[in-house]
Amino acid sequence: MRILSCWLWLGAAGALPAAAQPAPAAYPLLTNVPHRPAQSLDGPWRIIVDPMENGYYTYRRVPSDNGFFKNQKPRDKSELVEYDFDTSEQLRVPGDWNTQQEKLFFYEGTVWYKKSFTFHQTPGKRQFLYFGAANYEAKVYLNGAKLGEHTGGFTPFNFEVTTALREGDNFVVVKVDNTRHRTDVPTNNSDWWNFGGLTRSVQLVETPETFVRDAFVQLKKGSADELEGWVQVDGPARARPVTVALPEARWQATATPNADGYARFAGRVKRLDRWAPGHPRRYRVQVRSGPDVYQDSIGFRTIETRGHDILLNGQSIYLRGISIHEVAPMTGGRVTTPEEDRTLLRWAQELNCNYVRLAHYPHNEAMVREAERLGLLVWSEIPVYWTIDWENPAVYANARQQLADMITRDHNRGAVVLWSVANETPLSPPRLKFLSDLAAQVRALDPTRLVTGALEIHTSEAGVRTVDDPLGQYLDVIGINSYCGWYAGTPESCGDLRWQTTFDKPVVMSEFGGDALQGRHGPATERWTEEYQTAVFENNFRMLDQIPFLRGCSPWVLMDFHSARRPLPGIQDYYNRKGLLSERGVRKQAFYSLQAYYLRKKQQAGH
Ligand code: GCB
Repeated sequence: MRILSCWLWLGAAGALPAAAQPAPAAYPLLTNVPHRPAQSLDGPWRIIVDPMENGYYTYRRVPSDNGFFKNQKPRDKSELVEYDFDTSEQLRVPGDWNTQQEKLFFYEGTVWYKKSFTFHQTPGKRQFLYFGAANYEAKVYLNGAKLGEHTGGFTPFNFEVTTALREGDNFVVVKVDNTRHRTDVPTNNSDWWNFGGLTRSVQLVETPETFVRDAFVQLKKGSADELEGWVQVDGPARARPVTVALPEARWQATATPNADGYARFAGRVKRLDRWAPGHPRRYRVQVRSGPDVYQDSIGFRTIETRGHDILLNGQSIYLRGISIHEVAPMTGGRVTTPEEDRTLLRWAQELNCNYVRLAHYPHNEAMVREAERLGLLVWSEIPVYWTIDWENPAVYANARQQLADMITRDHNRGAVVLWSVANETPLSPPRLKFLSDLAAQVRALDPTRLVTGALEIHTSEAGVRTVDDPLGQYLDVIGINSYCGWYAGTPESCGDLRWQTTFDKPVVMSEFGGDALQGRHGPATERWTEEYQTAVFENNFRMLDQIPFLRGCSPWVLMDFHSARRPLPGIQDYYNRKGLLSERGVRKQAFYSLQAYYLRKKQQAGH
């Protein structure tokens, strides 16, 4: 059976064809998915690589603006005969296509995915087709009918499929397209690989008819013992009372949702043991609506700023961090297993880190959960990177959606303390409007955490660097990326730089570093050697130690990672080499240099 034509054919024969009805929007995001019953659709999927997109457009009929006719059902069975899923190749899901097949390494365009599965309906249950992420644009079809579309490569989305599923055999088809555009978020230009595909797990999540779709259970800002939050119930009985409980703390609150199923709650908990790095205490949390129980494991802590200080549970903390890309050691592709997340985070812990910057996009959910379990603070970011199309309302809507989905997915993770709205964005009034609106959006969605962004230095005179980006007034913590000794000056010159700020706010050096090919040795003055990279680090430490308002750093970067902007033969070979470890996990000298520096910092701080 030729399934690709089949989705169109089934449309023609039974359910309405895709073109005849508008694609329904994705359903509001289900949260806490790892703790819900689900049927996994991971594993091998059939795929068709479709660079001309002829599975989607046809050129035979009345041409539209671009000469193609979109979403048109085939006229007869002879159309699309070349598209045969039954004999096609397979790719693993979750996973990027680039590192699974050599011929797809540089591929950017459309790949069709198809999975057949058996499903048995349980009366009284609802089903949601949940995608952890698909880079970058996904069009989703179930049994020949279009469910909807999603844009953005790093955030989850789901569709309710309770009535679209059939008893017995079903199939899902997804058109995934990672073509880059100037108006995307990120844009067509970034310093990481454009890994395409169904990069995170796909699941059929089951819920009761009425269920707790989302809950926000956090310590009230500034309070050591008052829990405050809300519950969102979905379904016909959504107005029945809900309870929120921490059985281990013998605490419970009750609330009655409004007609939309939304309820707020608050209450003081006696003797709450707060989460912190080195003490990653998590509590079992249960939210009940009738027979449905939403269960999660949550660490509770407070996070605030006072002047130049970052206060964790009321105490000033220095963030000993490292920036991380979500790439798997050894394969160099997207992370696909919790073990890979763990490997990256354990390396961070070996460096004596208490914090990780998960750059430059929302990492997979297991990564954030693992950080909470291990006791690492998290900076989480959306891919508003470099030169975004600031004046385009659709671009803003896209960025805002990615931000909302990142926060919705992880708003109960005690580990997350910083939401970042952007990385290295050139100054302009439209950019300031765009990013300050995003910062306001963060505060509206989550008043408990801090807002940050990775900024740059724009004023540098006579060896003095001034933190004065006007975006700073909208942030709680100011991140600065600064590459002294690599993109500017020699390593030795860094120790002489002086820093000042126009803000009474904490500053974190969100990036610094330099490239080294692991195993390449030479004098400390020779670029690309491990010695040079170590000199960059050591001299930056001298600089950092003299910045009075600095409250942490997250050098660039834990591990070498693929980047199409880095072709230098024999050295980069399409890798950014600023890793402290090679892409195969071999440590460079600078790893030990940072480890020793953080050990000193840890001993000074006493925690
Ligand atoms: C930066 C970017 C990061 C790059 C890095 C570099 O400032 O934020 O994405 O990979 O510099 O290596 O140039």
